[in-house]
Amino acid sequence: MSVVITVAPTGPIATKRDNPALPTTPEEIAEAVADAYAAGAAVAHIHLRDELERPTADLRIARQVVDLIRDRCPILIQLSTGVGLTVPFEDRERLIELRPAMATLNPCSMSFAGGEFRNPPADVRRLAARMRELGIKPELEIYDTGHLDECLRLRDEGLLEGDLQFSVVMGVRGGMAATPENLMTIIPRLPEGAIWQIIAIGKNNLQLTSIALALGGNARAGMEDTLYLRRGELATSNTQLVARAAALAAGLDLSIADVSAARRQLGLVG
Ligand code: KMH
Ligand code: ZN
Repeated sequence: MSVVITVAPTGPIATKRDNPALPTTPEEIAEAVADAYAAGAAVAHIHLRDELERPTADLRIARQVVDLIRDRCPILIQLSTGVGLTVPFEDRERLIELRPAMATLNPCSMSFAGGEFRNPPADVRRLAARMRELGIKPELEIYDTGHLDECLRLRDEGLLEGDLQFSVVMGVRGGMAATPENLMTIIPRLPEGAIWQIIAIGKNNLQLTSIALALGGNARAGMEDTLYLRRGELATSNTQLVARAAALAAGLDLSIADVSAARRQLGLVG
């Protein structure tokens, strides 16, 4: 097994005012992804922004970003269906009609930073069913221990198939804090065969990513999760963060998955 590195070049909240290197236009996002691919990323987790840098589920922008990425490199595309706190679920779920290899599935509603992240049970089930129908691998985003139980419920209802893939998201205000103790309450409870990574938001990003790698998890890196390379020093690119994750893996004697290894390990069809 090798380490799958996912690049998350831009998220739903930060703007260029927070870090001028944050990619927000379709071209900038595609360039950031291509550079990250060259640095070792096999998966790209994608959020979209409109011309005012607001998160959007606009299918025209989504198609443009996906095409620009595909023109540049064969990285596996994982569309975020989280999109952004202000975007209605009905718009978010439509993104999977572009048939990415993977897409996120957020199982529960929650407070999220200063806002509300709405994932009502019926909507989550409709999205999970459509993903299953299209053969799109869900990345299950769990922000608290109960979210894991909800995912297991979805599996028991037949809505999730194969080995489950989890992102354990830590450090979001409203979800569990980014601490090793919280990580250790989740990891032993993951179902057999689970594939997982940590998304550690903010200042504990590097430490939690390192612990996850040492425990057999995959790695996620990029400016969705942290705008900083280290305390007080803004990252100058996503590639810098991906290269650091690749170096961490190399330091632990772990090999980095290329796209075909990642495809196999993540159980992607097609
Ligand atoms: N920024 C993540 C913690 C998703 O992509 O589906 C939340 C998120 C979910 O953006
Ligand atoms: Zn995201």
